Amino acid sequence: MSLKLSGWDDTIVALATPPGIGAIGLIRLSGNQSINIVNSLFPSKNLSTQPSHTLHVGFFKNGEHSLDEVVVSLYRCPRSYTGEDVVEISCHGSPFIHQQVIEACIEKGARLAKPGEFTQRAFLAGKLDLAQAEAVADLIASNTFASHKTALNNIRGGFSQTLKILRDKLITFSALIELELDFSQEDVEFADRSQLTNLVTNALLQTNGLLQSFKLGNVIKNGVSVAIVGKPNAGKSTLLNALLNEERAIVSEIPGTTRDTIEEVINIEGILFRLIDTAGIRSHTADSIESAGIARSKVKMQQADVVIYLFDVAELRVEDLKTIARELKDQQTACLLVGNKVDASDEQMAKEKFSGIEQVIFISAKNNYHLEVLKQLMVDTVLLGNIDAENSIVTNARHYHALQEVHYSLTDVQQGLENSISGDLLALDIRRCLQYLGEITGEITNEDQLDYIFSKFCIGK
Ligand SMILES: Nc1nc2c(ncn2[C@@H]2O[C@H](COP(=O)(O)OP(=O)(O)OP(=O)(O)O)[C@@H](O)[C@H]2O)c(=O)[nH]1
Ligand SMILES: [Mg+2]
Repeated sequence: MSLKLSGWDDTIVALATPPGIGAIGLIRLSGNQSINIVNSLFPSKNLSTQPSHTLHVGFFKNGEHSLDEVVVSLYRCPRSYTGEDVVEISCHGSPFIHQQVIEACIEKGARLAKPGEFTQRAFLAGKLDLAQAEAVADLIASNTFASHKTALNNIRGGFSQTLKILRDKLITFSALIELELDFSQEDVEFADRSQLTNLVTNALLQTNGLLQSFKLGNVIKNGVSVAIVGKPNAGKSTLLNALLNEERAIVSEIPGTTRDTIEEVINIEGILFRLIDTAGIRSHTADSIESAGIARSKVKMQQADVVIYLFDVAELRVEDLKTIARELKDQQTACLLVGNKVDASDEQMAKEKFSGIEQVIFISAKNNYHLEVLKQLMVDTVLLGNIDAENSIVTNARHYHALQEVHYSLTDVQQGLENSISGDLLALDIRRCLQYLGEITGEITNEDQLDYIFSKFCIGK
């Protein structure tokens, strides 16, 4: 890797465990002076003669002053997370001790690490590609099975592998085409155009799949927003409480109880849902607070990934539901039509009443009836499109935008092939495509971009 970053030769130090009181605190150093620095503070043993991957117990001393009894782990270059000499000091979990240990290391020549600098060094040493390094941040932030699984899959290189194969094939083609250009006088074709057409067609399918997975990837990472909307008194707040299993929102028989939106998260089958209870929508109200609430409901409804339209089965007219279903469909938001309060009337009758409308489910929010059906439907709606979490899923906006560019340039290559354009023009489009593929995995990148990406990590990682 030819990239040279400022401060790259420094030895860095940071607390790797969360700040605060705990059983153990881990302080990590990386860089060519890390063993020397710790050695000068650890008189019990001469660390400079110890082999890699060994543990050493002893007192950490700053001058005559013993700070703590610690365990030191040694990882010698290149067999470490960063590829450099790495020393980890496990001390007792007191913020005072951590501070003193870090300050002592700084006095001996280390400097405090920037956010993500350890992982950045691992990337620069070729231990991880950029997409994998970014997945480390996602893994740390993961809070559901699904987000954990995709992050882990990406750290293992699932996504990068797919792109790497594509990139290697394109590089071969671009090399052949460039070779043709050297022989332009002789009118030869080294790069088989039909093979290239096949490759580009497959590549387009692959990038399309990856681009589509972004929606799911985003959902897995950030949660699905679900707006519960409907007329006043439909039972929206009751449903929110029932799904959360707690009395979060005020419920009353007075229409217009909920004035503002209420948001809470729940985890169903490893997917995070952000439930939004809204003010009931009615066409006329003299109350200015209520109408502000209604306006807010409409905005939430437009922003949501999924809309649950909840209605009282005894109250709503079939025609009205038809109109609503049509309007929601036009908005192209996933919408679930949910008839409530079947306990108060007859479920069978409700089913018959609304039989002309597709995919209505019937529940009783008050009695927790059919809530499992609704939850399953929410999960299915997210997983629609059968994107399997085992497959590569794009969760990162930077990757998504680069992939879009890959897709555009592949389309240009495809069109160029159809129109039998000259090799030099074709080579240009292929190079553009390679440029964007390389940006994702970090083969092609610049210092500013790297600093930006890694600055979003926490310090010590
Ligand atoms: N019988 C029956 N009553 C219900 C059910 N769900 C809600 N209710 C009642 O309907 C009334 C209104 O419930 P809420 O949850 O406050 O309705 P809302 O849609 O949030 O109403 P607004 O906030 O005013 O828009 C309350 O008296 C609830 O007890 C149900 O499944 N069955
Ligand atoms: Mg309410």
